Amino acid sequence: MVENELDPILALLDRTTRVAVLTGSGISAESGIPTFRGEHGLWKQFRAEELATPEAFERDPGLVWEWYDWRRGIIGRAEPNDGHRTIAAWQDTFSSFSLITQNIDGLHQRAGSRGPIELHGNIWKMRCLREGTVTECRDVPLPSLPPRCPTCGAMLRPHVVWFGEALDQDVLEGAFHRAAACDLMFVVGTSALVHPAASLPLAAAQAGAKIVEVNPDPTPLSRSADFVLRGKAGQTLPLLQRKIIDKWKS
Ligand code: BV8
Repeated sequence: MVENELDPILALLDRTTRVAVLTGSGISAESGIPTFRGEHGLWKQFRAEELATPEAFERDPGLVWEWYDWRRGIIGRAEPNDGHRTIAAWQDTFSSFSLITQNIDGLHQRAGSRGPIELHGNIWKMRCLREGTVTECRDVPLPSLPPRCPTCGAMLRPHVVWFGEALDQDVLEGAFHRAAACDLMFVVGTSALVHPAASLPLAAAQAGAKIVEVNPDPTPLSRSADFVLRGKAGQTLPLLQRKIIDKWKS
């Protein structure tokens, strides 16, 4: 990606006050967290879509918990990167700013982002299968698998949205509302294949927003994006931020 590709986006940002960002696992790749479809996306011989389902949990909750415990280990040792940090800085840069993420790793919050919309839940939260209560637990590794509810002893499940499960209605409505209320949406590090998240940029575009995709590789969204920055989020976003600041100083 060459720097002058940022110029039209800088011009756009000059007349934009309402910005939204949608992220996927690509933004955490430079923090050492495997993406879903990247070369390290596999765990043992399983595809994520095979393990992140209610059926897989029904069949073998121990195996699914082993997978989440493995991911919690990686995420617990990871640090946010400059991509996360730039997005955190933007919440105080634009008068209206929304961060919507598909990631369950919590790295946006660790980078300083306040209240991102977590479409698919959070890996540090667990839910009681009997009472439905949600608790937060950051033990790595988990002392026992499967973990049990501290109050009733029933099994806990990760408080995440699995394939075939509906997203929380309030969370989903909040995300589509923010998408329809922005002038510019950055779509960062997602293959734009998983729905309904992948429909958010389309909803934003239908409401008149410009779409900027940040991804080293093409995605189904690339052809409908207004601008495409073919680069890594941890390099491209800080570069854009530096140019924004330089422009404001000049
Ligand atoms: C539902 C939590 C219905 C768990 C996740 C319409 C069409 C087709 C299919 C469907 C449809 N509607 C629904 C479906 C089914 C399904 C779906 O979309 N399937 C896909 C596979 C086709 N959707 C669902 O099941 C959803 N639920 O529809 O319910 C319903 C309604 C009512 C009642 C009952 C049911 C639920 C979807 C959520 C599933 N949970 N995660 C967990 O994490 O364990 S999804 C999970 O996978 C992630 O959260 C994320 O959303 C997705 C992975 O996508 P990405 O994050 O984009 O990652 P990926 O690896 O694919 O790509 C990484 C990208 O980053 C690449 O493009 C790469 O180039 C780029 N990259 C790499 N390095 C960098 C980078 N970019 C920038 N910088 C870098 N350095």
